[in-house]
Amino acid sequence: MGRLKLVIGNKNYSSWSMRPWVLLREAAIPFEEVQLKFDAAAKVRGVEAYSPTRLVPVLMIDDAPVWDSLAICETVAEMFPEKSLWPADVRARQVARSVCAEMHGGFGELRGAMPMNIRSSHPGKGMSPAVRRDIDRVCTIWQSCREHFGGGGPLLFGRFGVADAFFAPVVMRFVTYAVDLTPAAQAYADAVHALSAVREWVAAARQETEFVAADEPYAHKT
Ligand SMILES: N[C@@H](CCC(=O)N[C@@H](CS)C(=O)NCC(=O)O)C(=O)O
Repeated sequence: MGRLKLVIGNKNYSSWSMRPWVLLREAAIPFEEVQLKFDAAAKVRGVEAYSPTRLVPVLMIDDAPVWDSLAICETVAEMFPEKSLWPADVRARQVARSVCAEMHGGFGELRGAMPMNIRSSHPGKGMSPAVRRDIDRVCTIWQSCREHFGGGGPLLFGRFGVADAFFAPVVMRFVTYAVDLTPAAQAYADAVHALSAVREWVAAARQETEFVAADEPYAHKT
């Protein structure tokens, strides 16, 4: 088994970095963390030493990079089958992969208008009909997974897995922008917020002081 080194960006802002970090930490998989910081334009200083895409996150396995949060989470799940990071049931696993892929490639309105900014509070900012449609789709995914596959615990497929790591940054956005959720969606968001890895990430994000202008469309406007 290779040594794992996860290269991430600022914990306050880097939603893509949060996914594999939360996955590894919540699954109690040991890894070394390398944090690189964004400049004002949200470019990552020093990332070229690790990532062929110059983006974070990137997982170094010994010295070999795996880039992109989805590929990293798939690789981690494959390396540690005993952690059951995908559901055991075939249909549940198909749906888990589908919702991760949907989250990975979609929700552009939500991402653009409500960037992750854990230490800030911007209630009501960023909302529009298109953003509301994205939020409603997220709520439908959460409710449907919980109803059909969530019997074994409070998370999307019962116990913690890749899908929860994928939606953790969305939960953070809903907190920052004080988004109204259905009771079922709020209960799931609360369960994600209560994960020890999420609490650890949030505590570290709140300590960060860098201001990344490109990720702060609502600064000075509250
Ligand atoms: N699809 C990629 C997206 C990675 C990404 O866009 N990362 C951002 C930070 S959250 C980044 O590295 N930005 C630096 C830049 O655009 O130069 C993934 O899932 O890992």
